Amino acid sequence: MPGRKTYFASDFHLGLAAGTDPRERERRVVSWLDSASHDARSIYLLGDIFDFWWEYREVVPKGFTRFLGTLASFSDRGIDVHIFTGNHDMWMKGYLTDECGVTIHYEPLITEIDGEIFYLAHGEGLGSTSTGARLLFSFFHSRTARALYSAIHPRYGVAFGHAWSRSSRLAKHVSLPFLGEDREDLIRHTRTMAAGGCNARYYIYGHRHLPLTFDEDGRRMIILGDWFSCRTSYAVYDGSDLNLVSEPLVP
Ligand SMILES: [Mn+2]
Repeated sequence: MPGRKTYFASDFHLGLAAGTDPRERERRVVSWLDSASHDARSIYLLGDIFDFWWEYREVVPKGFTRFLGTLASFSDRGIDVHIFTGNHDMWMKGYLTDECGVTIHYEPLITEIDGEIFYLAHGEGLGSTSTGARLLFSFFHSRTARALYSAIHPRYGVAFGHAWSRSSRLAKHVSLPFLGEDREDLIRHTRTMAAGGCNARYYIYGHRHLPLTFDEDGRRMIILGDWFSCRTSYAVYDGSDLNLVSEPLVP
């Protein structure tokens, strides 16, 4: 019997062989999901769940069996699971829906949960003033890029993906401390959405790897932390309050 709460997390970066041990990280994620399942109605995973994911027509990356089994058991028990693609795992097709019953979102989503409007997104490229970054993200999303990459044998394509992911994880943007409210892309994006008429009260993002709650004009914006520098980092909505719960890995 599903509970009443809605949980949000992102940036598990499962499989990333840097920072914490990837198996230990997967166990932490699964144990968090198990405890959330006692009172969860829905779980929203806002991108970069896998450090690298690519679906070929007949092949998917190996690993993640405990995590995928947990998601499958959730949908069997009537708990809704939503996964947003992130910039590390944007190339999802139907596998996770067919095997685990999850709903995949490729774009930001505005949705109502318990009478409140939520704006949910991974966050890459949003609010960015860098044309280069936006061009790069749109190239990665393009059919051409996908077709070219799919033509590479998985043995090389997946190995290259893992190598790329390890190097890009250290990209400057996600490891910077808080830049100030006028220089944070996701705060800028939230303000732009609100000024454009978006009526969401809650905005939740991943991507930035910086757990943060930012309140302004009756709106609450939350950036979820990642799970290789945090022990746990998630937000929970109980039908009246939305709060971020984030514990550093080393207190
Ligand atoms: Mn990430």
